[in-house]
Amino acid sequence: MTIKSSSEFAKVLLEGDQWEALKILHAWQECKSRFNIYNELITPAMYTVGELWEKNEITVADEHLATAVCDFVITQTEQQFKFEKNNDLRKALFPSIVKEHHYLGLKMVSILFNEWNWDVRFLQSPLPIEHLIIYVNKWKPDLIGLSFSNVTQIEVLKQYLEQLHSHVCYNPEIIIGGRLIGKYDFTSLILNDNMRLIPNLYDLQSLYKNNG
Ligand code: B12
Repeated sequence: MTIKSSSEFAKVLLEGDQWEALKILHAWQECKSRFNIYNELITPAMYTVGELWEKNEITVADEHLATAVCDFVITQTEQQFKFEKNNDLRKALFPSIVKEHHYLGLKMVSILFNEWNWDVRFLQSPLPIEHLIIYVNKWKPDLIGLSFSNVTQIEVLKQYLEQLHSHVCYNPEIIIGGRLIGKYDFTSLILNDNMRLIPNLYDLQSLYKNNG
């Protein structure tokens, strides 16, 4: 099967055709890495969906359908890793912040960390900051990854970073990524040397792929 483009993939997502979407994924998996599939197929397809929504060419219901199929496909990329739990693995936590319903990017990032041999926990549903602090102080991840897609969420993100900075009893690494991070200057969000903005998956890969 010839590999289909991300815009053809977007069309299949919008048709809600999860089996065709899976076929496309399998064809890509013949020749591309998980990392490339995320960067070259899935992300641009969802950005295409966003552009169509912005131009009023699709409805919110269409967007929900595309999201559901896309989520299904991403889950299929999470094939069994040869993962033996042991206490030496570094731990990474990926919580969603409140009112941030865009979690597909964070989900892909969490799967990459899994591939890179980290002990990973991805919390898809938005987690209020007070519960996050309790969880972090208990599980003590080495790294916490937050995602930021919607500009109206900036104050919420700020609060999360401030609370993590002042109420966590040790010094985890905190990374912030998402659609807007590579586009604008958010350095004012950074409160200590352990916080870092990651503009794209290439930077993420070069920092963490061989550092599990
Ligand atoms: C699907 C979608 C939705 C879905 C959410 C699906 C889900 N469960 O994730 C639904 C329908 C729920 C939704 C709702 C809304 N959405 Co919406 N949505 C989108 C859409 C089309 C795709 C999002 C997506 O999955 N992209 C693909 C992923 C893979 O890309 P990504 O998130 O950027 O992630 C990549 C990188 O940024 C990075 N990354 C992401 N997170 C992290 C974290 C770390 C630590 C690191 C290192 C990297 C990293 O890795 C990923 C890999 O490439 C976008 C369009 C777009 N351009 O993204 C709009 C978009 C983000 N939404 C938008 C808006 C306005 C909304 C709503 C307010 C209204 C609406 N109905 O659309 C609500 C807000 C809900 C809320 N409170 O959060 C706007 C945001 C504009 C802005 N103001 O900033 C966009 C850009 C659409 C647009 N063109 O206007 N949305």
